[in-house]
This record gives sequence, C-alpha cells and structure tokens, in this order.
Amino acid sequence: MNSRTRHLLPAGQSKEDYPIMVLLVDDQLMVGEAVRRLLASEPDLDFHYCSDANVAAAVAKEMKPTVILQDLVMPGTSGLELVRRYRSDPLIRNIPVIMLSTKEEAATKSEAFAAGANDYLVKLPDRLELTARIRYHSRAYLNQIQRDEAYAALRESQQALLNMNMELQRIAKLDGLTGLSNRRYFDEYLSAEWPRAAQDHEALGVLMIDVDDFKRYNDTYGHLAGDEVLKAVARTLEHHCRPSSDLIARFGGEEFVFVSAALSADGVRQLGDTLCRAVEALGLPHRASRVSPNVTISVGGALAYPAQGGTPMFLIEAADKALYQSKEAGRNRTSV
Ligand code: GH3
Ligand code: MG
Ligand code: MG
Ligand code: MG
Repeated sequence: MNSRTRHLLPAGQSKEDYPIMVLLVDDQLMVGEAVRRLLASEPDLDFHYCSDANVAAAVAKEMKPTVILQDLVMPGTSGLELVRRYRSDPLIRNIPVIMLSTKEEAATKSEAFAAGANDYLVKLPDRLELTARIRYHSRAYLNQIQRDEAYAALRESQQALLNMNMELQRIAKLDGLTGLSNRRYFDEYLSAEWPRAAQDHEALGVLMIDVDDFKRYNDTYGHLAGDEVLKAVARTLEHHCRPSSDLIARFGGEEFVFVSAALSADGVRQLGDTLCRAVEALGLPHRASRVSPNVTISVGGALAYPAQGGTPMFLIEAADKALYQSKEAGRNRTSV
C-alpha cells in the first residue's frame, strides 16, 4: 500500500479490508431514511448520509466513499453543480457518482452524464438494482485505485533505476582513491576536447605530474601513508583546476595529468611551477627524498594546436618527455 492509496483511502485501510462506502447526498430526510433502510440488510455496504449540499464536497473529502448517491434537485447548490465540484477536486474527482432523481426525461439524464455522473437512477430505485449498481461502481473505483497504485510503484522503480544508472555513470568516471577523474574519463575527455579545440582554433595544454621518489616514500612510511600523500596532492592539484576549461585526472599510480584549454606555452610553464610550489608548500615530510625534506612533484608540460594536426597521443607523449627532462634535471621542477 503506497502513499497514493493511503491518501485516497482513510488511514490504516487496505483495499481488501475496505468496505464499500456509500455517501448519499439528498436534502430530503425521508429519502435518507428510505435508502438507509434499503441498504440496512447489506453487511458489506457502509451507509452515510448528508442532507446539506453546502458541506457535501467537504464530507466526501473527509470520508472518501467508494460511491456517491447524488440527489439532482437540491436547494441552493444543484446536484449537477455538486458533481462538477467533486470532479474538480483531485482528492475526490474519481469517486463514482450515481445520480438519484424523480425526473425521468432523457434530456435530464443526458445533462447529468455531461456534468460527470457515472450512472442515473430514478427514485426510489429497487433494492436489488441499487445495490448491484453500488457494488459495480465501487469495485471499478477500487480496481482503478489499485491500477494507479501499481503504475505509481512502476514509475517509482523506473525512477530508482534511472537514478542508480546515473550514479553508476558518475562513479565510473572517478578514481577510487583520490576522487579525481580517472584515466578512462581523461582519455574520453581529451578525445572530445581535441576536435572541439581544433574547431575553435584553441590550444590544448597538457601537464604530466609525477610524485618524486615515491617508491622511497612508501618504503619509509608505508603504503597507506603513501595513499594519504596521493590524496593530499590530488586536493592541491584540484585546487588549481578551473572546471570551465580544465580537467585534472589521476593518470595512474603516482602520476596525475592536467589538461587545459586556456593556456599558452608560458601559461603551461607557470601553472607547472605553481603546482610544484603548492605541493612542496604542503610540507608533507619525506625524509628519504633525494630532492627535498618534503614531498615534491615533477611536471612536464606540452602545448598543441589541434587545428594544425597531430593527435592527443602525441601531446601526451610530448608532456611525458618533458616530465622525463624534469626528473633528469633534478626533480621538483617543470619542463615544457
Ligand atoms: P621518481 O621520482 O623517478 O618518480 O621515482 P618514484 O619512486 O616516484 O617512481 P617509481 O616509478 O620508481 O615508483 C612509483 C611508486 O609509486 C611505486 C609504487 O608502489 C607507488 N605507487 C603507485 N600507485 C600507488 C598507490 O596507489 N598508492 C601508493 N601508496 N603507492 C603507489
Ligand atoms: Mg432533492
Ligand atoms: Mg611515476
Ligand atoms: Mg614518481
């Protein structure tokens, strides 16, 4: 039983134990008594009576009957007007309405159906016919609620699947340790950025970033401490990444890669220097390092103009060569 049915039926009721509930709206108390007597011998029918047209809609909303027997001619608000009122209220608009009237003209009946009535009986109807129609309309109504409920549950589970799918797609792009984009997403991103930059006649800058003497770090402080260093370095690199033009990813192991569509060759070098200084300034002790008492990185940068040809792979290889030069030249520096 979901929220939808709970709001259509009174609290705590399920469809199975929900009796057929009849609400008679008729200004004549004698009619009210007569219908009560007609239905008294039907144990599955729960009878309620309202003589005041002004409160009928409110009573229906409160009671949520499975069928409304609606008098046609009432002082003040007419029966047709009341039917229209039920139909305009989302909480009760689907409750079936059987019109009760002394009028037998086809035109009157036609008008009642046009206003939204489901059925029309001439007063006072025969007990067998009245109860048959009450049961028929109530059952149809309760079945409709059940279909709505099943449909809502289906929609809910479809939405849950969609959400799960979106979450999986998001996670599939991320590196588990650092939360940065992973290698797979980096490759995808660069393959898409390349033709985009070619079309816009923009340059693409790539910086390969590698933690210095990291094997020695692990050997000295342990692999778990090494993981913490990778996370701290990742946060620092991420800090310099502008989402509108840049992507920072974990390339693999202790290597990261930065790609930017907003850099000149000078910009690549400056960004590399900034990143080197920022990581060293973290002050993460590295007593086994041959470079510095703190953890440092080396950076290799390269710039390409995709409009002039080439491939993303050449750009990465160029940055990798520059990184090798930084390592050769003593580490904790940038080469372009
Ligand atoms: P260099 O300055 O030349 O880069 O020396 P290096 O020791 O950093 O380079 P090397 O390639 O010899 O070693 C890289 C080390 O990074 C070895 C490997 O165990 C470690 N490493 C790679 N991935 C991880 C990781 O996810 N966590 C930890 N703690 N260590 C990692
Ligand atoms: Mg009347
Ligand atoms: Mg390495
Ligand atoms: Mg290294």
